[in-house]
Amino acid sequence: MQRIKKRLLNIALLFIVALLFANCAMGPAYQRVDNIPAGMGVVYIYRPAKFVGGGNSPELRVNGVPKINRFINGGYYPFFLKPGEVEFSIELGGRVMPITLYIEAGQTYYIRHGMPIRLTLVSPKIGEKEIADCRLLEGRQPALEEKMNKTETSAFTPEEILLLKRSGVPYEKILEMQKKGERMPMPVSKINPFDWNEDGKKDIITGSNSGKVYVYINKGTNQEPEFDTALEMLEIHNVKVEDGESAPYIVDWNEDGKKDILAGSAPGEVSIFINRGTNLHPIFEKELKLNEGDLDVGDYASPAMVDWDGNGLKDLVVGNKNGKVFVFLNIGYKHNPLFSSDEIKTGIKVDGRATPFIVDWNNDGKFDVVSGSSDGKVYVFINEGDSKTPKFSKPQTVQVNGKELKLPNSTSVIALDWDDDGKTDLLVSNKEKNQLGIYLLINTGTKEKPEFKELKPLKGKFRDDAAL
Ligand SMILES: [Ca+2]
Ligand SMILES: [Ca+2]
Ligand SMILES: [Ca+2]
Ligand SMILES: [Ca+2]
Repeated sequence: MQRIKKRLLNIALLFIVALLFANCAMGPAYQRVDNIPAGMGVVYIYRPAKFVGGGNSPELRVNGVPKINRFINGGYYPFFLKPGEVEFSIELGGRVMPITLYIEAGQTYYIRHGMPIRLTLVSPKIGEKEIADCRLLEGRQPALEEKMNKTETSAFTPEEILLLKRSGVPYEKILEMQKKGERMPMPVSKINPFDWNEDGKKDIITGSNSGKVYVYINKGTNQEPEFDTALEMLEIHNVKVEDGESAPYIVDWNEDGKKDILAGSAPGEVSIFINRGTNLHPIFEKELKLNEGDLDVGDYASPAMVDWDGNGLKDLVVGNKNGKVFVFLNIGYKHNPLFSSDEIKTGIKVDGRATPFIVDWNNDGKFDVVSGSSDGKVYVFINEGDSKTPKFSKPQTVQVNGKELKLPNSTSVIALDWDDDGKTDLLVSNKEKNQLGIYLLINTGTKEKPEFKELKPLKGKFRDDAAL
């Protein structure tokens, strides 16, 4: 009797051990690929060994093509890919969970397959640490990537040609590149953040209390602007900040040459709407909260972007309700930014509701910060540091005709060269009775020392729930 019991126990143990191993990767231990094939990037996808939801082994696809049958615990797989957009997805119970990356040649990326069940791009620091315990998974068709990349034609798509042209590449050169079979180079990041419909005339983009984003197309000229009724980005592009108080900032967030919408929100988080269409016909992905909502400045986030520490990666600058401005460094990748959730205190502070905007105010080659404020003024902070460690002067306020600009309500500000004379002008918004007032201040001073003589109200019916 005792013996039978013991035997049964042994069988049970064996069974458990077998079950355990069935869900663990058994291939060679992780080894970093040292030689990334020329002109390609490498993406490591891994699932930590201690993955809690380990019972599931979803299929992994790259651009919709199944690449790994069963993604199991402690497994990893490296993919070599050509520059451009690539979608990775896992499928579980009919639900597809995708993530899109913009691959750059020579770059290494880490995607974690973790809890809750999804794919997450992680910083190189975290990725290198977590993948160290993983083992190589069996790919569905080894070397398929290589074959795919070899047979692929190098003809440019019409959109790529458009991007090349817009980047200033002459048409003859594009043809020559096509003939030589050259690949599409990364477009020079050059969007027109102030010209929504790309007709050469400046447009106005505002946020609102409700979280909606409005675009007012300029139907006049840059000299005599006149604005059409609001285009609602919610209806056209499904763009709306769910938590309200959208403070939009048009930027090429992932540096793919296409404009994206970065936006603040009432609870102090920052969202991104990534453009997968073109600049003229954008198609925005759904709202994505940066760091899954972990990136938080308190209330009323108002974001902008600049390479704060001069390392080649654009960082995030965010103002808040208390008038403070924080910086979150990009610890990810150029085309796939990831931000530290720990903020850097900049020392920049206005009366309240800081709306920072980045511009080189005094044309000395270093970026400066301008900001609106709850006291109705506009502040300028001159960068007196160096390219790696910005340091700011005591604030100056914008003057009009030698008098301090002070509007009745909270201001938002955009600094831009409105009339294309090479000098920085200002757009300032202020909530007024039943309407949003937007004012243009044309620089009558110099590039080094902007001066303003007139506060010119822009013609248009700007909705009263909005701000720049
Ligand atoms: Ca326009
Ligand atoms: Ca973009
Ligand atoms: Ca940086
Ligand atoms: Ca400067």
